[in-house]
Amino acid sequence: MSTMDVRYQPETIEPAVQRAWDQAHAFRAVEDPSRQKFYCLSMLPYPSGKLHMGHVRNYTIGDVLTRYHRMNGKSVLQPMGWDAFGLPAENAAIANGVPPAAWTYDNIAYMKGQLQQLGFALDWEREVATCQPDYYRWNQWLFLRMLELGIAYLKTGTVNWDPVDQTVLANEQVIDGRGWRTGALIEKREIPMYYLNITRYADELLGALDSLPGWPERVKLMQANWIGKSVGVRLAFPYSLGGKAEKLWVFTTRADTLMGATFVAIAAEHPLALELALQQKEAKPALAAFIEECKHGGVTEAELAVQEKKGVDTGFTVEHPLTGAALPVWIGNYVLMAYGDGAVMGVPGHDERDFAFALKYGLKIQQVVSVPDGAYDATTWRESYGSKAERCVNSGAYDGLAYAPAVDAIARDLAAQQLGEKKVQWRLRDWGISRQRYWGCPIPIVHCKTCGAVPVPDAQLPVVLPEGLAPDGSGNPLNRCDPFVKVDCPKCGQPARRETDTMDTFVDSSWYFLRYCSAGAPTMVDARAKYWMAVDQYIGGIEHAILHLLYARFWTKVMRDLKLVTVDEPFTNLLTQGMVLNHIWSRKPAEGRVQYFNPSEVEPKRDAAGQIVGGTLRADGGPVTFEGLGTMSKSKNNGVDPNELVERYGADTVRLFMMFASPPEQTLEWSDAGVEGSSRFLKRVWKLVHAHLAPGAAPALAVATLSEPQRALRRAVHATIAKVGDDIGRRTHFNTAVAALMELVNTLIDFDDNTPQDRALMQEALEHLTLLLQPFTPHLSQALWTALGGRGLAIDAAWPKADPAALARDEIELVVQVNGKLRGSIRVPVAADRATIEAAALANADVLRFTAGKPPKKVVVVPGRLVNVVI
Ligand code: ANZ
Ligand code: ZN
Repeated sequence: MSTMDVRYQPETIEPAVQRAWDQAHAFRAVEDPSRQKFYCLSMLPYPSGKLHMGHVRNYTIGDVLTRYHRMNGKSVLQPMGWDAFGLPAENAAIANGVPPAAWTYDNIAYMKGQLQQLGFALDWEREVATCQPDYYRWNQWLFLRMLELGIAYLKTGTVNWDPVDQTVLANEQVIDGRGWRTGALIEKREIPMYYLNITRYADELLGALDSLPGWPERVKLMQANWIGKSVGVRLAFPYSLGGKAEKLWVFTTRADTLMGATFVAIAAEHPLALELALQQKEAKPALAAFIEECKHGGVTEAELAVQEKKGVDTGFTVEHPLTGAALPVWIGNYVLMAYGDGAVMGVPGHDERDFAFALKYGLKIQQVVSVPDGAYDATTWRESYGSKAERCVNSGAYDGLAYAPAVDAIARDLAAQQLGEKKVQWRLRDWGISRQRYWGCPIPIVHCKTCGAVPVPDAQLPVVLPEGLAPDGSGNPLNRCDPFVKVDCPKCGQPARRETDTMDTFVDSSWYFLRYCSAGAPTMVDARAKYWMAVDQYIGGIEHAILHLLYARFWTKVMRDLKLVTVDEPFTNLLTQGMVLNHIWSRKPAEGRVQYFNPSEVEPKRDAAGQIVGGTLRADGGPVTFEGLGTMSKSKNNGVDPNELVERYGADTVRLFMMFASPPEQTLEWSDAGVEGSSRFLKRVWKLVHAHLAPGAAPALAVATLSEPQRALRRAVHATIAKVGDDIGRRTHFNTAVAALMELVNTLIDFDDNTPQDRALMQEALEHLTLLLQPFTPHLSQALWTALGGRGLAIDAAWPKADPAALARDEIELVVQVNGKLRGSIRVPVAADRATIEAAALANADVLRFTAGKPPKKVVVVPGRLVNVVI
């Protein structure tokens, strides 16, 4: 044995093992109908430049599962690809003039190298980059099918308009109402956009959550809230304007409070608001001014929830549908045009927002539902005022009714006058997919003066995005790219204009997992998708719990309805991994912005209990402030570069640390000491195996003749096999599996292997250990497997099976009590009968000290647990 082998050298082992995998095409997935399949999918990365620790954690989890199921005989698919369209590539282009395509492809090449360095068992033959025409042509193709079905349609939508750059901005480019580059006040503009009718599937998307037991409850709840099914009443307030009888509709979930409506509030974009403002341009300029002001405010529900409630009185009134009373109409900034009817009945007595609004503007507050303690006070809001659990009061004929009967009675009375009916309202909106951006999938439409919006014929797909353009911040460069824009109308042949909007990048990630199954197919998907779908395990960040997962579920259902796939749901099991955290260190200079320092540049100071109390910057010895733990991020400069770690310790150490540090769903706190510990562990394993191998080959194991200490060791090995398999396969708790492996290694190190059978036993133990390590530290596992005499690739070996005979114990330990007090313990054969157990207990030295030989009154035996001697 050369000394070289005795030192653990990941820098030589890892590339060599990776080459062996490549040569054997070890991770090529095959559709083998004779085997059970396992489709293990990790969310595809955005090619931002380099991997971060979140990626490493995500993909290591996937890799552990992939290797485990593979060794358990399943046919496994673990693919990888790139979510390659999107804004950061355009921003990079603006910053340094490189076209987004070049930037993206460079990043992909670099990050692919990083993934390969980490030794993930990926089938690279199925790689997908969503910016490639042979992928996105199918976005376009399916969009055309959706147009045919009426699932895709054109409608005006609101966008953020930067008046200086003359361009539309994405929501994330609007900061405090201003353009990110220009600082100009952003305006809302209405432009035609394509929408996908996801609301058509709202019912199924909500109901089917119950068919997903493999999803975290939290994610299902977030989806359900997002879809937001509200059962209520749509009702109308009659009015007349310009001599015409009209109705102002509102949606309410609290029709039981109708008798407490004291005003009506409408959204600034509501047609009635616009009409009234126009009519009273001279008399009431405040209306138009307020509507203008609202244009710069937030549009999302979250923004509306936090902004100060403001409004103006239009001076106009509508009729209460049941009492006929005149109610003032206000324009309110807390009313969303996009929800329900863009108008609410104001019930300040029982709705918190209306209450705040009424207090501010001195509107009438009327109690119409009882409160638990009987005391209603119209000057301060209390939670109980919003309760549905009480009964109607001050409500005439409805007094005394509980919530449900009150809603029924009021809905009936409204229906009799055609002023209302029960209605289910969804929060979910149709999905607007048009983006006024360059780096995305072109929407396959041509605009013709004569024929209107004409779909590009299938035969002309893909509509290829020109790759050489570099945006400069002044809008979509496609608009100025004549070779792209100028086309003949597919219908009449006249000169026409190609659509320059591109698709939301969520389209790209809505079906990439289907393309992996059907890599290279001349159709969108082929029969292979039937074999692989649904995804058995999906792994990714919780930040995608709502939109990405919902869109992917929707897209899959559309493809199912088009008979392209057979599954109803794409992802059977979902694991959302926790964030990777690290310390945050900062310094606030006298002037200017806070500076953040990477934890590697700081020397922390700790108190006696080990808590960090401060630190100094190594570079200048000056103090820095400890801000606690936070998600690793560029903005806080607290990331750890995976590359540096791999170079220093090897990929196996990084992988092992990530799996050992915490359960996958919880946050992971970065720890240099933890990485060191993982590295030391692998060195010990390496040393242990080579020390065992040094004297030469071990003889065959003769299980039948083992001594008790030998059996105990074998029991430990097989108990570990059982535990590690259960932890990975059933519990997906990898940290406890690693802990069990570490414990086993300690046991093996402590074992003196003196006899040939000891060595035979060690050989078996180390072979098993090596295979159990394969999911976590596959390179080390492979090198040791070969050293131990294993043939071929360890990943092709069968996962160790716990031998029931090894697990079985001959003897068990029973606790012995005297008069219910613990006095000692006895060892008896597992199969011992009552009489034998009694005799052993009474003969036990500890028991004899208390019984002094007196015959007991009674002996109670609880099988497998204890014996109680009563004297
Ligand atoms: C009167 C009322 C009284 C309400 C009360 C609530 C409590 P969910 O559950 O989310 O569906 N609403 C309706 N349309 C709105 C819009 N466009 N913008 C802002 N708010 C709107 O919420 C339904 C409730 O939200 C409705 O019921 C309405 O206020 C408000 F004690 O009507 B409610
Ligand atoms: Zn035409």
